[in-house]
Amino acid sequence: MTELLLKYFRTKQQEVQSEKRYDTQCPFCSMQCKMQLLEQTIVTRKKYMTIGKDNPTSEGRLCIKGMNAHQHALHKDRIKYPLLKKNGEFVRISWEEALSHIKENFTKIQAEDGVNALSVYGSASISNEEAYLLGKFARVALKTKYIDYNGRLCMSAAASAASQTFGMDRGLTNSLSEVPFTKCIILAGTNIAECQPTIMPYFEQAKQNGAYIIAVDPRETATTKMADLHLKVKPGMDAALANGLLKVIIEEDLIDEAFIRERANGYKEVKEYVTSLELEEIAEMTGVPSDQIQKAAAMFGKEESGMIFTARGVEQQTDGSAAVRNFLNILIVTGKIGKVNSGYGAITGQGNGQGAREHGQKADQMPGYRMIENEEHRLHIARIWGIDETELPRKGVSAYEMIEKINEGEITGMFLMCSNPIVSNPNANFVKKALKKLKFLVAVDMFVSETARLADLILPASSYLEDEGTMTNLEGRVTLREASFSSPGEVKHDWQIICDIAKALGKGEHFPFQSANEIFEELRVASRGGTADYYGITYDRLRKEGGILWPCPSIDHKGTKRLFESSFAHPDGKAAMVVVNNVPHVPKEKPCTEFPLYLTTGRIMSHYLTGVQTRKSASLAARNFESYMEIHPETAKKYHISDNTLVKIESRRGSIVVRSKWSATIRHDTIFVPFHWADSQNVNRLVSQDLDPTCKMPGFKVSAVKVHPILELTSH
Ligand SMILES: Nc1nc2c(c(=O)[nH]1)N[C@H]1C(S)=C(S)[C@@H](COP(=O)(O)OP(=O)(O)OC[C@H]3O[C@@H](n4cnc5c(=O)[nH]c(N)nc54)[C@H](O)[C@@H]3O)O[C@H]1N2
Ligand SMILES: Nc1nc2c(c(=O)[nH]1)N[C@H]1C(S)=C(S)[C@@H](COP(=O)(O)OP(=O)(O)OC[C@H]3O[C@@H](n4cnc5c(=O)[nH]c(N)nc54)[C@H](O)[C@@H]3O)O[C@H]1N2
Ligand code: SF4
Ligand SMILES: [Mo]
Repeated sequence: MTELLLKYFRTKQQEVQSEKRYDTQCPFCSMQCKMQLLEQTIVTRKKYMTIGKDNPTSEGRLCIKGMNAHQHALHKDRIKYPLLKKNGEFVRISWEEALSHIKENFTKIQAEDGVNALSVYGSASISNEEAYLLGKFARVALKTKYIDYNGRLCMSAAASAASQTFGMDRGLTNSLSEVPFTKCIILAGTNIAECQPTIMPYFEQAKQNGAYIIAVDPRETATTKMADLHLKVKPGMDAALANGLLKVIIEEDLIDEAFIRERANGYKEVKEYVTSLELEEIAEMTGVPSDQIQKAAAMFGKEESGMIFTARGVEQQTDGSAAVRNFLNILIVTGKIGKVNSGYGAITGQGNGQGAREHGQKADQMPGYRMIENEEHRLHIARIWGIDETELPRKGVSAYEMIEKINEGEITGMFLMCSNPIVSNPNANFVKKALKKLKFLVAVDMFVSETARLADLILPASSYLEDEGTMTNLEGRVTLREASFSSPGEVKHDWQIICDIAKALGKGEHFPFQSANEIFEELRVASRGGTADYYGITYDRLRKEGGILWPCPSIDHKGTKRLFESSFAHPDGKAAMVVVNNVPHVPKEKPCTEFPLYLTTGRIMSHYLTGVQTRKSASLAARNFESYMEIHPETAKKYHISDNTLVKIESRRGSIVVRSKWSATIRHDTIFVPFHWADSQNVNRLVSQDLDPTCKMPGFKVSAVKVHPILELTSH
């Protein structure tokens, strides 16, 4: 370094009058990278920077979203006071007014339309404490059966598949530290390189150690580039592809017979079905050449260890839960589960995608992964909540089905916390129309999101920098997010808002909490003895140990690194295999003369979900400031679409306008559009409302569409 440069840095350093550090965790994906916000005061100006902090999962790494997360949290557009809509405009009101407004409207709605006319829509971006409390709030304070959350659109297929096959659902059956030592990896419908970037070194190390990596995705991504073999599957055909793999594995005798005999039920039926199939037919259906299916099956079957990871590409389908089960069938027949360096991973999505699905925000669920229709479970939770079992509502319906009930007039009020459903739900035009029918919509958010714009009342929530609580990461590791940054204006934490409303409704005795830790103490006890047992976890332990993998049933329990080593979680200890038909029960939309292309949707590195947060972050927004459509150049030419031009995409449900982006590596019959933008770029205006009948996951990954340029090509 030159003398001049050194002098410059020294002077800069002297200008810094004070530096503060705030411990926190990234507000975005399921890696839950631990980080620190650095605040430097230079004269009167404050300067911020985010740096990574060591921990067992992300090991100190951060991606660009984490590094820039503070930009939205510190953004001037944060809502700082309760806002009430008066004559179409939002005006500032006090918390006292907001609470009495809620009391008046909630009481009126339940008196006029019945207790179940009120609904709660939650989120997997809130902490365990808040997810737990929101479930309790719906059942105890509102007494409604209608509660569900955005995780329905995210983890429901994988969760239901793992529960059915293994008897329990924890995203990763093994901790990430085993990934570098596995010999063969299938990455099915997961784009970890863009969606969980700090996980990549585990997989890169595996590759260095000689692992063979197989990726399944209709398009090339930063993830598929790492693979040795890329199966460019037709959208929606993963279940059939898994049948092809199973067929080869079984027919080439790459199975682990002893494991199947001792540890699983249902093998005979699966064998019978897959051996009756023709590989060439599967190749035709899936668009994956049979030699590639054979190669993938042989590699996975013959290696001594192997892991399969699925994410939303396989799961966000109207047969998503069955498709995942078919990948689990592969693990069982090869005996690659419940062992060192062998297992399954559903790559969880949101920051608390794992924990928020364990503690009672789901329509049929209660804390500790207990079920609301199970009499024993009802008694346990009713006792902890200090109510009579008969007072506990029964199960409600899934997220999108609640919107249908709003449209039908059965639900007339909604309490929405931390989600933006008119951008994230399928059939977005319908969703917007339905939400407008509500008599009273309360949105709790940090910003005026597209959905909050429709609300009657918006309550200001604190950000990840301000709100302490536990988050369970994709490994199933419970982590404590410290938070000491002070909230702006009159912002409150989500848990405080829930407690305040409960008090206003006369239910304060059930919600006496003064801190997140106090809520966690109740959650521990409520989860005790359940599948997701957190009883042995305390804030003190989390601070000392840096994170604990559940189940952790007692204070002296170390946590559970690897699941299913001696038995699965079904009463007989065995895994349940199932026959998955090549042709799903709910037919998927197929390209036809009018709508000749498959549309699939997903994510890009720089934006997060509906983009409300990342579009506020200058550094992230600069990378991608608008949506786009990835299309193969030959397909583009066929429809007279040049590169980088505005195109209209239409489906049976609606239309959007985005810019074209030629890509020679996507399938010819498929286009891809990310879902991080709203209004005329909201890709969910195109997506169908069909749901997986088992888990009610929408089919976000398959729609039939047509495309045409807004301006015709002039030269041909
Ligand atoms: N940058 C970024 N990271 C995120 C998020 C974000 O919004 N942005 N969101 C977080 C959340 S909540 C989630 S759920 C996860 C999601 O993480 P992922 O599931 O990895 O992300 P997606 O892009 O939705 O889908 C993954 C891949 O599936 C492919 N795909 C599409 N259709 C099919 C199909 O029919 N079969 C197969 N096999 N593949 C298909 C897509 O081309 C895509 O590359 O990411 C988390 N991390
Ligand atoms: N087409 C298509 N649609 C999809 C998907 C897809 O792949 N394709 N993926 C689906 C998936 S996997 C998911 S997870 C959903 C996500 O869908 P949403 O839940 O709608 O997504 P977010 O953008 O996270 O919305 C969160 C909202 O809460 C606010 N917020 C953030 N943090 C907090 C907080 O701590 N407290 C409160 N009160 N508010 C907060 C944000 O400002 C934002 O407005 O989208 C689904 N929709
Ligand atoms: S977005 Fe995910 S990988 Fe990136 S810093 Fe945040 S938690 Fe880590
Ligand atoms: Mo998600």
